[in-house]
Amino acid sequence: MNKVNNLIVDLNKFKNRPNTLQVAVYGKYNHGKSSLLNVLVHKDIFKVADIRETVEIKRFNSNNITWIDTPGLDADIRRGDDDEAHKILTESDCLLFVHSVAEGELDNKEREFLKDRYKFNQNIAIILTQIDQVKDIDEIRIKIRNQLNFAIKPMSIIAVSSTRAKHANHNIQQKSNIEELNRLIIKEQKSFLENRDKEIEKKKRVIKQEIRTQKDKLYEKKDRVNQEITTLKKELDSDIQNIKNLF
Ligand SMILES: Nc1nc2c(ncn2[C@@H]2O[C@H](COP(=O)(O)OP(=O)(O)OP(=O)(O)O)[C@@H](O)[C@H]2O)c(=O)[nH]1
Ligand SMILES: [Mg+2]
Repeated sequence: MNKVNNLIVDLNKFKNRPNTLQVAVYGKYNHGKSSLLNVLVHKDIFKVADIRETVEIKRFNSNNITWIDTPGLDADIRRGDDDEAHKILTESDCLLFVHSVAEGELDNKEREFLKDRYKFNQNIAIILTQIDQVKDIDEIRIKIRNQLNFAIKPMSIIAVSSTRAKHANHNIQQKSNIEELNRLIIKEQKSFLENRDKEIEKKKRVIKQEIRTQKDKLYEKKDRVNQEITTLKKELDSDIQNIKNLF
């Protein structure tokens, strides 16, 4: 029954995992990760600055989503920051890889990082930020799409502007493209919840099947033992008869 116990422990562990979608931002420092999260949660929760700002992982829950801010990738100071941010990669259900188009195309480190995560099947969307800073977003988007040619299943690319999203003018807000990103996150959340329920049902089915298998094995063993008892009894009866016959 050890296997069944282990499966039950695994099921309970899975059930106890947070039932909120874990959305993390990741990318180079100063590319607008914290600003983007503030826009998505409609509150200035995460610190923003034009120097390297976020130095530790910060979480905030809203709308059944856990938003996770991370220190920038490839920062000059505090080597440990990158390692800490890497830990988040295994925890998050949806990774928003932030790249500011003001910096042009992806650099080698960003591309290598994305290649690596793609290999591990990480659920990633590329978020091009600060689109208010460039004239031709389509041109840079095409270039970046070409840089992601290692991905057989094309990665989602959404180009946004956090500055525009916070603008008082509605028309400018519309041009921030934050709605497109919101729609993607809502879709992710829906499939996360569906998959979670499906996964729990699957784990329960495996446990039931294992219990059935163990039960069948025990019945087989019982039959075998009964068979052996019958044979032994017959032998014993025969021996007794033989002894009786001697007298
Ligand atoms: N023009 C423009 N500037 C932006 C936009 N988003 C962020 N910024 C500015 O970019 C700078 C860096 O923004 P942050 O959100 O702090 O960047 P970050 O990626 O969190 O940086 P670290 O925490 O240091 O890793 C700040 O001065 C922001 O005001 C945008 O959409 N447009
Ligand atoms: Mg930050």
